[in-house]
Amino acid sequence: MTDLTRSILPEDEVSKLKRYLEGQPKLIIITHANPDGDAIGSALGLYGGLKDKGLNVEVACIDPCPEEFKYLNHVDQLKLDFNPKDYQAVVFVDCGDKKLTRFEKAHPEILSDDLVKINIDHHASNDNFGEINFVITDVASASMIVYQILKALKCKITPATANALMTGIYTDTGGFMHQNTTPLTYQYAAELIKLGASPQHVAQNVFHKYDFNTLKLWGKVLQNLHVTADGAAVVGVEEKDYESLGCTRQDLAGVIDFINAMPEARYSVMLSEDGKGNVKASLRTRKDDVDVKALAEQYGGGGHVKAAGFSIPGGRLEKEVKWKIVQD
Ligand SMILES: [Mn+2]
Repeated sequence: MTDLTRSILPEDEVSKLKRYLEGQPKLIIITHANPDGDAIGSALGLYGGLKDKGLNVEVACIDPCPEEFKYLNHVDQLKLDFNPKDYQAVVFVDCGDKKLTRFEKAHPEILSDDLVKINIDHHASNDNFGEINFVITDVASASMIVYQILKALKCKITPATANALMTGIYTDTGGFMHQNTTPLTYQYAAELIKLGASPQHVAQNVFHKYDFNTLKLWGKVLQNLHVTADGAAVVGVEEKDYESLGCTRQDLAGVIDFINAMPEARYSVMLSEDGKGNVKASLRTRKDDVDVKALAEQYGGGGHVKAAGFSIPGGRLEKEVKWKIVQD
């Protein structure tokens, strides 16, 4: 039986990091564009932990924090831009590729040798681009690695920091329901609860909060659900569907997982007009013998075996008996 309380971090990288931090470098933590719960949670969790230890640290993301994560502490500290000259090191969190932060377009120096790159990630695509790397691909979220790093550095983990890390674990595991949920995930979640994280608070903010018009939109979308001859559960969403309710396409997040709950469906598809003249498709499956990634790739998309997507440029939706994509 593996010891779940043991550190998962490579020891030499921990020593390197400790030695490096002794020089009191000024750090900027950055995460990927279009941040999800793990991006925000791992960035703010690390920020909180290092800040409380008295380190000189700031945090940035090129896109603003999504509404559902604004309950986290230090959200107001999240910068949308920064001057690399002000820092000695860049800490990348939850970035499967060094270009995912999109900051390198305006600030190519963040990828140069002038700055030390500290790379904290859990994606298999990560090529260890940092001078110091914590790339651990068998954990469910970057927040789990950040948690271990804070422990290794003997940082105080306050309830606010614990909540940020819990948010990362919670969202990247789909509320402890995805395949990546392991005994270690629960072990860390348990430790974070002991430190003051509130799973109830996280769950209520992240997943179970929908306003009136969003629920109306979902109702409208689910109303047009149909199942094709090959067992695909399909919905189509036109731009006017969400616009007429004062909603955006973002308010459709989660609809696909809802449809995918149907046991009789082989896989599920949500087609939606993006308001910029394109049709986006999200695909999910719960079946072991269905690979939606392969399906998405046929249309120039990609993703994971169980969750994938593609985009049809210049497309719109037309509703006859079934939904179909029309390209002009
Ligand atoms: Mn992640």
